[in-house]
Amino acid sequence: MPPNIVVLTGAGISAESGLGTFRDRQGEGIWAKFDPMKLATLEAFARDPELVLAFYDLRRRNLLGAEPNAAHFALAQLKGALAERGGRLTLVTRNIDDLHERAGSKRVIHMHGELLKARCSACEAVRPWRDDLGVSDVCPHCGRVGTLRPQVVWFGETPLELDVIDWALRQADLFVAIGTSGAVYPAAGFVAEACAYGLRTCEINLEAADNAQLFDEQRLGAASKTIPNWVEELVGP
Ligand code: BJW
Repeated sequence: MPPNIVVLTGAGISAESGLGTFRDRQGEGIWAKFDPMKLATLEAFARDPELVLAFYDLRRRNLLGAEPNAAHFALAQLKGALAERGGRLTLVTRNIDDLHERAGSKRVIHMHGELLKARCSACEAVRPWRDDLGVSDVCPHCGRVGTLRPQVVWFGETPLELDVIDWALRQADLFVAIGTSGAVYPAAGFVAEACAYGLRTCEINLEAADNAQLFDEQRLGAASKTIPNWVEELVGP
């Protein structure tokens, strides 16, 4: 029986594409330089929208200059290869970048939203957005001024598509977490959910995550090497 796999990716998979991680043991992640409570909460946005929008403008510009790496391409290949064999890959990411899509993955579950989209706080319309976002921009849907925000999930907000992720975990045989520190919930709790549903679990990471002891298997190394190797083991070259 071909496997049914749920993969969760975090900032580590995009690190070699030049997008920073949030936390690392060397203290060089984004949240070591910037206070998340001043940049990634609804309260911070209400207090100082220019500051929050400038932070996301900078990250959007970085993203537009970045390219997917071998790990993103390998997961896109895995998705296709499993589908051909009657298996399934559900690809869930906590990342707000679009590097999985640019590597060829379709139907990626972005549980923390997408940087290249904006949402209107008034009418809730979500639109593609590649430019800087300003406090006087007009919502293309309802025409209101100053209501647009990045379509990302901040601390204290509810992540997206949790019901779809739970359904996928209940159907799967294997849960794999790639390049994520296990520090932020509810995603950090997926491995415990997977164990409760009887799945095998595997962590693929540069350094062991905070919740590493919950995984059946661990592979340590840079994603651009470990992921293509793992995919080749599963479906061949
Ligand atoms: C490599 C590599 C290479 C490096 N190859 N690997 C107390 C106070 C307030 C809140 C809470 C609290 N206690 C709990 C909470 C809840 C809170 C939370 O978990 N806080 C913790 C900090 C304690 N969570 C929330 O608020 C969430 N919402 C919520 O809980 O709603 C309630 C609810 C729950 C369930 C059902 C219904 C309702 C929302 C969380 C939103 C997180 N938002 C961010 C920002 C998104 C937008 C943006 O990007 O700006 O999401 S924070 C940031 O962290 C981002 C990430 O998705 C998230 C996780 O980071 P990730 O991906 O794990 O990255 P890192 O940097 O932590 O780790 C990188 C890893 O890569 C490391 O392991 C490296 O080893 C590895 N690596 N190079 C392979 N080359």
